[in-house]
Amino acid sequence: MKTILILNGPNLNLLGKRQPQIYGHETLDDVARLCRDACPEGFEVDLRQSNHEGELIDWIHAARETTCGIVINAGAYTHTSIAIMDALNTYEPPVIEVHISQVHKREPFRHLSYISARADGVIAGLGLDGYVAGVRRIVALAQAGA
Ligand code: CA2
Repeated sequence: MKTILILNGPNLNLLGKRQPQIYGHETLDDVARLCRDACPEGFEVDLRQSNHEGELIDWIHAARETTCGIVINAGAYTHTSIAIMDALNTYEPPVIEVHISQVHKREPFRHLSYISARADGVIAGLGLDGYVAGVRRIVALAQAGA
């Protein structure tokens, strides 16, 4: 079984519970279900969320041996965390960066992403469909032997 890690950063535990005008009404459980449904036979998803930068980094390190790709919405750490970028640079399989909102239409401080400096693909503004697109891309790359 090939595992795709779906990593979510700070405050995304509140998805569907706060600011629905920006982030919608669906929750992280809905993200997990949509991503599971997008997996063909032989693939599974492991969805995690943390409000702590170090915990996200530990999960990226552990994923080196156990996963075939990472879909990451690092939340606000996207715009600040060289440490998460460095951790992703130690991870060889594909990394797809996802943002639920269209960050480039928002405040200028959301336009810079340290994750983009490592990501193999970047998706913003597609809502939860962005996670599904990320999973599909990693499946396609894994099936192609990437
Ligand atoms: O659009 C995205 O997915 C973001 O990564 C979400 C981050 C934000 O800092 C990025 O600029 C863009 C914020 C996550 C805040 O999470 C909440 C989710 C739902 C309700 C309240 C907060």
